[in-house]
Amino acid sequence: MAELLRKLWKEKDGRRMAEYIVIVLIIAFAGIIIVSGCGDDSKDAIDCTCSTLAEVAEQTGFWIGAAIADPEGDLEQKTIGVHFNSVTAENAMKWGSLAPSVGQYDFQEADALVDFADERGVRIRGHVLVWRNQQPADLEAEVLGADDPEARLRAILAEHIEAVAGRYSGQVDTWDVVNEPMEQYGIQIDNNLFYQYLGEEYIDESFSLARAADPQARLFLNEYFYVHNPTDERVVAFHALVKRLLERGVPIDGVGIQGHFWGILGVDELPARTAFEEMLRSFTELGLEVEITEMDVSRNYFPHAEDPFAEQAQVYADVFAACRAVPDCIGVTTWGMSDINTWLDRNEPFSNYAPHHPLLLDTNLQPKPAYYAVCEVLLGCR
Ligand code: 9MR
Repeated sequence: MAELLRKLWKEKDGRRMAEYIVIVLIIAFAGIIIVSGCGDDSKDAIDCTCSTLAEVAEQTGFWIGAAIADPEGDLEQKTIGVHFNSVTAENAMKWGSLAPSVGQYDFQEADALVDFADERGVRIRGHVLVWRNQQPADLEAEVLGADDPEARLRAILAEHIEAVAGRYSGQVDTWDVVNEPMEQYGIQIDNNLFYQYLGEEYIDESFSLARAADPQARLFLNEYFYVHNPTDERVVAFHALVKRLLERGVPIDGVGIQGHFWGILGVDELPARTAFEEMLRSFTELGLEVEITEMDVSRNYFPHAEDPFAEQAQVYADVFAACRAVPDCIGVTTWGMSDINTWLDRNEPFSNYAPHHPLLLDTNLQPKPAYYAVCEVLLGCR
């Protein structure tokens, strides 16, 4: 090129030389644009294609779970391990399911779930060791009829936690040790059988027993809120309880926030992303992990919406994004796998408003807009 320019200069062919200079400048300019354009591309080059949720969750180090209603049914076979990398027994591991009568255990269903999860290589969240509901039918009579009800309850509690957490030691990754310690609507500790005889310390005792029975399992306290905001009085009261447990040295690793959005009782509010995130942070700041443990979003929230499933997708996106923004928020479990089977369609009073279509897969097990919204959040695209 330099040689050519020298020749043209010598021949005093100024016009042709000017033409060459313009061409060279155009080529150089185009080169700069291409090179800098490539740079920008590589910066924005996030692949937003959603393969399957389980795969994306694995890639991003996150738990995406589903509750299984029927561990021996075959529906699960189609979704667990494909869409979900974590499972929770919706009912099979509850005290009353395992022992319809105090001390009389039948582990068949729970064992089936654990084997199934093992085969699929998915995590198991154990739900739940101690809860006011779904207890052995004769638990209360057994305690009240004892000479020393407090001692009897303490012994039954220990026997139960040792039997269950001990049996699945090394297989259940995380236990909801105590579920719903708060009263149903207010801000007090629930006045259940355990509280009546052992006081708030029934929680301490349950966690210590669980730790002893399965030293590797992560131990969670699970609760639901109607308003997901760190300043909501129910959240504040629960937060204070968790702090008290920590101050008493209770071996608690995390807090489960259920995340049911029913949309019919007029008591629950849809989450605001920032408030939800701040609420999660208020727990991780205590040194705990958090998970959303039972999420569902009824379509009844959006009765007049042109596209209720797009609105539903936005709620899912907000909760997942809030969780992703908090480093110690490690996963979200939906309370069911697909809209085929949801407790909202089965349990009063919610069943009066069925169908709720609250989950990520539709009644044909196909991904819904919410599924893709969640995937996009995990991929950092939404
Ligand atoms: O989904 C569960 C449903 O099948 C049971 O009938 C019900 C009994 O109370 O429990 C449901 O699961 C609950 C979970 O264990 C704790 N948080 C609230 C869930 C929905 O009620």
